[in-house]
Amino acid sequence: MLSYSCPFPSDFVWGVATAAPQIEGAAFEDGKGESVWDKFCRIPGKVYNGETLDIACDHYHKFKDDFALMRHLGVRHYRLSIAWPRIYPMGDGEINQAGVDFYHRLFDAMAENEITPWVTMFHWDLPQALEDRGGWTSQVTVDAFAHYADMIVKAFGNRVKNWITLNEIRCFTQLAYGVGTKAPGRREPHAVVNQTYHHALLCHGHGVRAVREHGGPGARVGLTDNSEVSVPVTETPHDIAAARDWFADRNIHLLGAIYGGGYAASYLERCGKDAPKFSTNDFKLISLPTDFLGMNIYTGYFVRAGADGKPETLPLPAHYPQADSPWLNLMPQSMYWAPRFAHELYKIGDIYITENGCGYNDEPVVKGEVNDLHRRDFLRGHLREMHRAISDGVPVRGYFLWSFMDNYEWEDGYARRFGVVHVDFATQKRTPKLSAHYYSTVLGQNRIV
Ligand code: GBH
Repeated sequence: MLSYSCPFPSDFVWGVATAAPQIEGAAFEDGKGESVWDKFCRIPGKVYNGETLDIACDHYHKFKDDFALMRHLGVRHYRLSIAWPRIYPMGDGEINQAGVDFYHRLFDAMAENEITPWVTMFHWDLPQALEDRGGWTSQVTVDAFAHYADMIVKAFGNRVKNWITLNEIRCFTQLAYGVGTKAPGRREPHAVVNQTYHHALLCHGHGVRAVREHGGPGARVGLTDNSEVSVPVTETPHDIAAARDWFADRNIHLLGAIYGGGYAASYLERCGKDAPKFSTNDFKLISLPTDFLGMNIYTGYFVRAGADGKPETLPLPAHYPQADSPWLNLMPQSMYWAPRFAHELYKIGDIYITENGCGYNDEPVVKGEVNDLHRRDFLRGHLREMHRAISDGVPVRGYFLWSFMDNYEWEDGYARRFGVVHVDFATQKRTPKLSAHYYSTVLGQNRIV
């Protein structure tokens, strides 16, 4: 008799992920301060359809129902973020007790539902008051983050044992201060952007420090990075070596700096006069040992060894398959090569896929169902590649699907849906899609089905 099962390690962590600004709503309730996104979304032309984060999924009021649904689907691990402007409306200074109380209620409700929290300290919602003082271009934000990290680890450390310092540094620095597509939407020269990167690295270090100082027994901490991912065109030694070099180079200023104990000479040389200002002391903080690396993996680049053996990035042909998010080229092998290269290059012991998922303009609910077979297929293909990585000895310890429910997809507003649970934004009704039932079966059986 033929059998096919593909089981995962018995302690493998299966979860779902969200972020506060994308789901909570209650953007101006109970003393929450304005975030850069609350302001940015009101500038005409910045966000699809001018959509705001004001209500989002109204998770602020519906979190009990949402946790009940998670539990119903068998989800035992949940990655969420804390909204900095809910805790410190002005970024630093006075604490907003109502915001602190909200997260106590949230963690209580999670405990009641036997759901383990994985908490991101910062998922892009910088308090606007800090932006007004320079935002990520300024040391002011680093000092404020250090206090904020201390505060939340002290307040919630008895309940929260898994901490993620920052989500996707590239997005709130390069895209927010260089390209200008994310809040606050600035277009600054390279030198300024490089400095925002450096400030973000310092904040990561402070996050690690805060967990070490106040996290209590069993606390663990890591960064979530959206590494640029290379996929070798053929799995032959030449192409693999070229793709590994490519990965090291494209991530040299983030993972390379954190795990390498400083900026590589080649990086500083390339920056030239635009290099960030730093002291070597900074890296005592930045390179504090972490417990794991979180990787958000969505897509990648095909790379091969050129005639000289050097990496060569291949442009994608016009008909290469993609999700409705135009940047999301479907490349399941990124789930194999990203953790593998990170492990090989930086000797990382524990890797968690802290996000993976796909954005589509899904069809509405019909007779209680959303048959998102495209998403089911995406998941299955990506999980197969992750399983292959584990089988080859890559230490991937867990997987968090992005996202639990449809939510505010930043500049793409509410049209672009990433959830396995459908949200009707007019009624706030939740409907698990076919992919939610599929994923529920996967995690229930701890194998690909
Ligand atoms: C993640 O970012 C975020 O953590 C999460 O909040 C978000 O909802 C989710 O993924 C889905 O997007 O237009 O060419 O400049 C994903 C990584 C990197 C995807 C930047 C969009 C813009 C590419 N993002 N990218 S481009």
